[in-house]
Parts: sequence; C-alpha cells; structure tokens
Amino acid sequence: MRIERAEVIVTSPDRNFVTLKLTTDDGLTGLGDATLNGREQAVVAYLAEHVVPLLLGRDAHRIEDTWQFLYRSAYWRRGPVTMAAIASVDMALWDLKGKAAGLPVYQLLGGASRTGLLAYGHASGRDEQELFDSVRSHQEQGYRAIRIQAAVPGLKSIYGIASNATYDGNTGVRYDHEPAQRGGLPNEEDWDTRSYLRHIPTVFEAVRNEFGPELPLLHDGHHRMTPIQAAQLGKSLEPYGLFWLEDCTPAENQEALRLVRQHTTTPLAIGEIFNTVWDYQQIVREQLVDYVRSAVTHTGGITHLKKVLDYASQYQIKSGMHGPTDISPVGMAAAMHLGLAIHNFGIQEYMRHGEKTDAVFQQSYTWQNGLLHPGDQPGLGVELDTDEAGKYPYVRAYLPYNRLADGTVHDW
Ligand code: CS2
Ligand code: MG
Repeated sequence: MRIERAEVIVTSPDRNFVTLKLTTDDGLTGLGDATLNGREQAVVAYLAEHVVPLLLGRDAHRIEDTWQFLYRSAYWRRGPVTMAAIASVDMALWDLKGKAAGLPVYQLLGGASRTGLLAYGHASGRDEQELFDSVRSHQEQGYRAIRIQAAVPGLKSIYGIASNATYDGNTGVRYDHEPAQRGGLPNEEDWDTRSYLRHIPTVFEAVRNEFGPELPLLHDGHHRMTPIQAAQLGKSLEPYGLFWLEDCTPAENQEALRLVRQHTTTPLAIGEIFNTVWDYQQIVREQLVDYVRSAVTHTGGITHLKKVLDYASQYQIKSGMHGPTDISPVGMAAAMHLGLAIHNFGIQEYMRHGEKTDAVFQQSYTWQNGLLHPGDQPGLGVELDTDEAGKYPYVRAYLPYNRLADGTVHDW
C-alpha cells in the first residue's frame, strides 16, 4: 500500500483548518488534522515543502517507522509546528490502515475499553444569569460534565466567555466561542490576577448552590497564574469539589507544579500546549498532575500520544484530551478512537463544530446521552468534501494576547 499522493488542504468554514490527505496506489485515502490555531500556514509550509516529498512512494503500513523517520531525520525536534505536521501524517496512516483492514482504528489499538466517552462542554457567562442559562443549555444538550468560565468584574474581556453562551434547538444556533479573530492583528485584552482570584471562588459557590454537589465542574486557568497564585486558587476552590483545575500556571518549568501540589488537593490538568512525552516527564514521575490534556493533533498523533498516556497510566494519571473547535473533526475522531481503547481514559473535551464545518467534514462519530463514540466505520470515520472545503478560503486569524494594567505583556 504505497503512498501515491499527499495533499495539504486548507479550508475556513467556521474557522481555519489544515488537513493532510494521503491517497495510496490502491485508491484508499487517509486524513490527518494539522491545525495549529493562529499559526496554520507554518504547518502548511512544513508539510508541503518538507514532509510531502518524503511520503511519496512510502509503504503506508509502516506507521512507527514513518513516525521515527519524520521525527529523527528532521534533526530539529519537538515544538508545535513539527509535532502537528507529524501528527497529521500519523493520523492519516492509522486511517489508511483501518480502511485496509476494514476496521475502526480503536479496534487496531486494542479494542474498546468502555461503551462511550464522558465529555465536557464549555459553559460561560458575562453575569450569573447568563452563566446559569449556559449550564442548563449544556445539560439539555446531554452534557454530564461542564467547564465553568465567568467574566471578572473590572476586566473588559477575558478568555472563555462565549459570544453566544447557549444552544438554541429551534434555530440551531450553537454555543460559540472562537478566540482567534479573522482578518486583522491580535486583540489586546486586559488582565488582573488578584480580581480573578477574588471572583472565581464566588462563581463556583453560586454554581454549586444552583446546581448541587454532583455535577462534575471544570475550570481553565489558561496559564495566567504564578505557582503560588495557582495554589491559592486551587485551595479556595476545594470546597466546590472540582473535577479539575486546568493550566493553572505556565508549565515550561515543570517544577512549578510542586508548589501548587503542596497547597491544594484540587485535581490538576495540564498539557494542551505540550507536544511530546518529554514535556510530561517530570510532572508525571512526580505525580504533579492528574490529567494529561494533550490533543492527538498537537502531540505527534495517535502513535505518540498513546505512549504519553501509557507512561501516565503507571502513575494512575488519566487522559483529558484537548477538544475545542480548533481541533478539526479529524483530530476529534482520532482522540475518540484513542480514548475508547486506552484504559486510563478520564474525560474528553467536546465543543461542537459549526454547520459549515460539519458540511466540509462528514463525521461518523456520535454524541448520545453525554457520551461520545467514534463509530464503527473503517479507519477514523471522517471524510472531507473537497468541493465544500473549496468554498471557504483561508483567512489569517490571530489569538488575542494580554496586557496587565501597567502595560506588561501577560499569558493569555
Ligand atoms: C482552551 C482552548 O479549550 C481549552 O481548554 O484552552 O480553547 C484554547 O484557548 C484554544 O485551543 C487556543 O487555540
Ligand atoms: Mg485549556
């Protein structure tokens, strides 16, 4: 099964997506997601200029060898661009192998370890009422676990507050939060950690009073606190029994989490901006996190993320794969196949894509009673309609950034 064609397809239905499409000499096609929000064209160039020439004529069955070849022969290793490019090749090869075998990818990964995947959605609000409506709307959509993000008094705009915070079954309008803004320069947002630290515990107190103690609640600190501030927040949220506090502090310095761990038992999730097992080495070995947040798309594909999760499983650390709308339906499907097969599955993030995106990417995965399932189509179970994709040309888009009151640039 030799690779005869390799295409890098860029489309922008509801947002930009980069997809690698491989076609073999016996006419099978495989898809891989290579979307890196706000830096899409860097991965397009890496694939088109440097990887595609290396794939033509290769035996598509040799997934591990191809992974090692792309990782080691590049000489320059790791990083978001390289690992998204390798991830897309890896996903496309698993898709091809599944189609050649007539099996869904999860069967090739060892079969199903559960009947479905618990998923969480994003609820958010500019005020308490909007937040409560957003939580209820997600419960009506079947979500059994919900991430809570709230506006902070005194701050103009912060991460995670949707332009539309509810689903409308009549109009089909979905929860819409797309931080990357098209056609311009990055938006500058304001941030103040002390106001946030004062406000967020009051939000969780209100949500618990309104929705009770059982509902699993998650929160994303989005890399904005110092280790001691993260420890403070984790401690002040303990009474509300969070499922997890995510990205509580930037983790380039993995030791930073030791201080957080020393002060709070709130479960910690980290890793959506990590790209390789080496980013996790210390925090897993020292039991400094409880959930691995990496996405298949940004961590070298199914082959490499499975190694990260197998390593984490020795420490009883579970998966919590990244799944916002900037992970394409191909990347979401890959996450679901891996999530269904591994033992240490924790939870899957699931933001619903828009109608245009659903028309470009035909998906066989399902969402029922709060559980995701990748479906039983051979391969990954997602097909790309190139004509439909061709309707939506790429538009450059940037994620926002933060400045503190004194003008200092801060993590967004
Ligand atoms: C976020 C993402 O979903 C999450 O947990 O951290 O929405 C993140 O902001 C985007 O993926 C950035 O592209
Ligand atoms: Mg996050």
